Amino acid sequence: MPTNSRATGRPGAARWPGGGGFGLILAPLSTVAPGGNTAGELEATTILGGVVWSDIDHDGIRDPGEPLVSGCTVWLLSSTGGSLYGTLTQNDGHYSIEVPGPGSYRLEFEPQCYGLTARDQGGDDSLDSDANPSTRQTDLIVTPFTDIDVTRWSGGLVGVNGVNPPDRPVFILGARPDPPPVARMILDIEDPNDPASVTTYNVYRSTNAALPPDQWFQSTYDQLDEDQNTPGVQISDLELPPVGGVYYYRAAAYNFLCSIEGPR
Ligand SMILES: [Ca+2]
Ligand SMILES: [Ca+2]
Ligand SMILES: [Ca+2]
Ligand SMILES: [Ca+2]
Repeated sequence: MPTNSRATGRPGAARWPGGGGFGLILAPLSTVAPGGNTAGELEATTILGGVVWSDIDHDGIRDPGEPLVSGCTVWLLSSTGGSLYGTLTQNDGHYSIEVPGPGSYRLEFEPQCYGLTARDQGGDDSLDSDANPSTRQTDLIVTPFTDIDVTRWSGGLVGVNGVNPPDRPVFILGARPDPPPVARMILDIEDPNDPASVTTYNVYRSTNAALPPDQWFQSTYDQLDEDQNTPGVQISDLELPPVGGVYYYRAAAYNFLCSIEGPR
């Protein structure tokens, strides 16, 4: 592994138990694929949807590497502004919401503690944000009733009051088992994010380093630095993986105030 591996990035590898010690390869930046499929089939109902993401560079466009945001509420509003019902974005940042019948509707994004970025930037409606930052609502959407329209209606989030979500990958410096009786795998982390943007960390594990990052098993959720009185970050895989395997780890900074995870 070249000495600049931290910059180029590879998944973190830990061999357990012992034998070769604990190797380290670092996690690459994830990329964000334009979301969802555009289905052309005829449907009796219309489904509206899109993506909620963190617009780190505030340009109004969903760029590769900008984190997708789960747990953001999206409301379907009637043409007069009444809330009909809401849904939440999933782990891949996508949501979809079924329109109940002919008419005109709006969508409203309700992120926990962030504002919305400028709308209709750039020329690609699958990569822009579509809500007015002041009202958090889209323009009136007149349903076509023959479409599944699940890629265009998106919301880009930006920090407010100087708070931003984590925007940089963290690095696994080493992995080591708890001394016997072993109960967990301890990961030492270097986190280049602004500390004000990070509350906790998530840990992911896989036996297959080539698996796409969103398919890795999440072994630890929303965990505080375990050694807050010392520099650096220590977090754990709280489940002991089965003995005899080779395991790869990724970790990501997280901001639980807004349910936004940084790149992993
Ligand atoms: Ca952007
Ligand atoms: Ca647009
Ligand atoms: Ca759009
Ligand atoms: Ca610490």
